[in-house]
Amino acid sequence: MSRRDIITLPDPLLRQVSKPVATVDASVRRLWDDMVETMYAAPGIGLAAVQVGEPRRLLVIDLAKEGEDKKPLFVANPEIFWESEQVSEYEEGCLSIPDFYEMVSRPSEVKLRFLDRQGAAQELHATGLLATCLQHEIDHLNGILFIDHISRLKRERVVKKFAKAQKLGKL
Ligand code: GNR
Ligand code: NI
Repeated sequence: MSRRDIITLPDPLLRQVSKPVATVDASVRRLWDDMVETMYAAPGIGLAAVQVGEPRRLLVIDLAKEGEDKKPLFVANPEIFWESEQVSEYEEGCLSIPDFYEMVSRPSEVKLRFLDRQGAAQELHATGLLATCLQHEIDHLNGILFIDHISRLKRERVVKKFAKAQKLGKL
């Protein structure tokens, strides 16, 4: 397993739509392993493959708290087929937009289909932080960032800040 660099705003790869994986093979499992190592090191609770420069429809999530046993969830080709009418708000952050946090409203619960680590089809009814995190990661697979769900003023402000930081060579 090796740790990968995480791309950040304004890298245009973050706006690319990721491609489905044809099969869950050794290369997919190797990438997932690199992703969990990268996520734990960051630290973060979720990571999409595109954030390590691989635009494939793969993500990992681990909501285990510090001191608890790690329990990574490996997801390939997720499809949300139901979302609740009810929404909930969480303060979100993103490893690709470091040190910026804002409240985001999303459906409180979602149901999805995906392929697991063995390539088997799974269904999952997610609630709470898991539902929020899955929607955040699936957005990444579609080139969408959490700042797309906040006010235009706040979004333009943070986009400008990162554009300027890049121009100045990240200071
Ligand atoms: O580590 C992360 N925390 C987080 C908090 C609230 C909602 C979503 C997230 S995901 C984020 C890691 C990340 O950027 N995943 O793409
Ligand atoms: Ni993110």
